Amino acid sequence: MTDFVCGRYTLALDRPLLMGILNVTPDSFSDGGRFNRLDSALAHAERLLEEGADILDIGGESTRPGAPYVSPEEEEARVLPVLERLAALNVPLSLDTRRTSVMRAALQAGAVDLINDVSALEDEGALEMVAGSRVGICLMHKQGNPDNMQHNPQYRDVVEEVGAYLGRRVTLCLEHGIVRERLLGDPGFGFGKTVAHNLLLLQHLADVEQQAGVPLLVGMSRKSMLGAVTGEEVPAERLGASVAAALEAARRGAKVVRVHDVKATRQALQLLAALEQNHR
Ligand code: 7PM
Repeated sequence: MTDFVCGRYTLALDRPLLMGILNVTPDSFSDGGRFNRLDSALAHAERLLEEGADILDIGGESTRPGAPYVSPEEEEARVLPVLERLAALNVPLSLDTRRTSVMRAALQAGAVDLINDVSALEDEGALEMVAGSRVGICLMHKQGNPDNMQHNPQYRDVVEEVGAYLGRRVTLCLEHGIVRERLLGDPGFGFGKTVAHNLLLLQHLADVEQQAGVPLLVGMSRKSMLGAVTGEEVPAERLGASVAAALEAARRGAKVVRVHDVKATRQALQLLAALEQNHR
């Protein structure tokens, strides 16, 4: 079974890993605010770990359509103290960022194991920045940018186009001296895709993985595609659909699932593992 090289860690991918999403809430008031932010991030991290998270994903810039602009300085100020504080927890730390400057700061602090980039290292200098390290990398597909990506997404063949894009980004990483064992691919659910596109990607996840040539990470937790399917408008109320989506992705070969609700997802994956190990 393949190992995933991820900064300070080497992770076995013999069962699906759980990446817990850590909120780094914008709390920009006073010094008190900064302490609050750190303390609540630490408390949330501890909860995610108790519930069974294998990796923590920390992001300081919302990639939601229409989200307010966050400067690189502000993004760095949000995530770096959290990464530094969490480094003692002995769990792989993922940084959700698109910016070379934020990657550089986190790498220099030695406080990151995985770069989770929704623009697949397309920022100027990003490839070179991560190439000289040992961090894992998640290359995600998106069409367009957060402000316009849900406007009118179109594909000739979404499965083929997403798979081919990931394959090209993997090749580029290899050409920059990044070994394949450091790479994950991600179809980017909700990033410039209609509900039908998202469903096709889930239905044909094995094809995407094969074209990407690396293990897949998937994130559907609480996303609007699940709102569309269930009619549930409140993201935090989409637990059942989120767990089902993670389970379906794992059944179709996803090696990492990125979720808010670690405990419920862990239980679902434990049932899947029991079924896979049981024989008549
Ligand atoms: C608002 C809307 C806030 C959407 C946050 C989001 C992914 C990711 C995100 C994903 C990887 C969310 C998204 N989604 N990274 N970062 N894959 N690798 O729902 O699907 O968490 S942000």
